[in-house]
Amino acid sequence: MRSISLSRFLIEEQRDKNQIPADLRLLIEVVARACKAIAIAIGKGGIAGVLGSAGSDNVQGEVQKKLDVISNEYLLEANEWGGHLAAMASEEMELPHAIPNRYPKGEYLLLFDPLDGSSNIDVNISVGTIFSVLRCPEGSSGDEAAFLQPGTRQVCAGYAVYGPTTLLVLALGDGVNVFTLNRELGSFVLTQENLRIPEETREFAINASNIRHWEAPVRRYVDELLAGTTGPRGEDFNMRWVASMVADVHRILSRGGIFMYPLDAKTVDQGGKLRLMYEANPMAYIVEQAGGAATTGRARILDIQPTHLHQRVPVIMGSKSEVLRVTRYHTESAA
Ligand code: AHM
Ligand code: MG
Repeated sequence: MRSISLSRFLIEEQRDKNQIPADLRLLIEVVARACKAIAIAIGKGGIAGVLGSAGSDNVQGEVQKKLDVISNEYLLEANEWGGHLAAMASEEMELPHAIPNRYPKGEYLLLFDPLDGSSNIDVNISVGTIFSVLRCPEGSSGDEAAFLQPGTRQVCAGYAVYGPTTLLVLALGDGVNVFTLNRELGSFVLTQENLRIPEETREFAINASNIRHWEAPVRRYVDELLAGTTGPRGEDFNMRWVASMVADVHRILSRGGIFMYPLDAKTVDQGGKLRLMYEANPMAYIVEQAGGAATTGRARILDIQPTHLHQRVPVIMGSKSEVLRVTRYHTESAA
C-alpha cells in the first residue's frame, strides 16, 4: 500500500475537492502534533511521573488527573501561535481561552476534550482526545456565545485513540479516514480510507451498573438484546464497556454496534453525562459521516442548539438501524 502521510492526504484533498483551506490544514496538523506529544506522555506513564491526580478539580467538579492537565496544556500551547484560531474551549477550562494579543487571530474555533476516559489513565487502558472545529461568527472575538453553534455547523471533527497503536480519526464533511501513528517516523499515515460503520451488529456498549436508573425505552431495548435467541431479536448480542468513549465508539465504528450513555435518573438534573460541545457533537459528526446515526433518544444530536459550553446531553450513537430503534422506543413510550 502507498504510504500517505496526514500532510499529503490533506494537501491532495484540497487539490481534488477544494475543501481544506490552508488555515484548516494547519489547524489539523497542529492538533495532530499535539496528539503525538500526548501519546508520548501517556506512553511514558509512571517513568515520567505523569500518572495520578493533579490535586485540582475542573469546572465540572471532576478531579483532574495529571495527564488531563498536561494534555490540555499541549493542545493550548500548540494552537496559540499559528494564526488559525479565534479561540479555544476545553472540558478542562470553565471559559474559552482567548488567543494572546501577541499572536494573529484566525477564523476558526477549536473545542476539545484533551483526555477522554480519564478514569482509565492509571490502569493502562485506552484513552483519547476528541476535537471539534467551528467557524468563528463574523465580528465575534470568540467568546462563549461564539461557540454555541449546533453540531451541523462543524467543519471538521476528529479523535485520537491512545491504545496499542495511536490512531487519528478524521471527518472533514466528506467521510471518515483513519491514520495510524508511525512511531519511528513520528507521522500519521493513512491506514483506512472512507470508514463505513457496519450495519449488521450484535454488540452494544452501555454502563450496565446504571440499570436501575434507566428510562423505560432504554430498559426495553437492552432487555430485548439480553433475551438473545429467546427474545424478539432472535439472536444473541454481546456487551463491551471500556469507559473511554473514544475507545468504545471506535470499536463500534470498526465493527458495528451501538454506544449509549442515555438519560437516566442519576444524570437527569444535569441533562445527561457526556458533554455536547466536545464529546457528543464531534463523535456524532464522525459517526454520521461513517453512515451511522446519533441521537439523544429524542432528537438528532447535531441539531441541538447549545445553550452553554459545558452542556451535557444523553448520547445514543452507532449503526443506524439500532440507533433508530432505540429512538423509536423513546417516541413510543412518550406517546
Ligand atoms: P471524561 O471525559 O472525564 O473522561 O468522561 C467521559 C467518559 C467517557 O469517555 C465514558 O464513556 C464515560 O465517561 C464513562 O462513564 P462511567 O464511568 O460512568 O461508565
Ligand atoms: Mg471525555
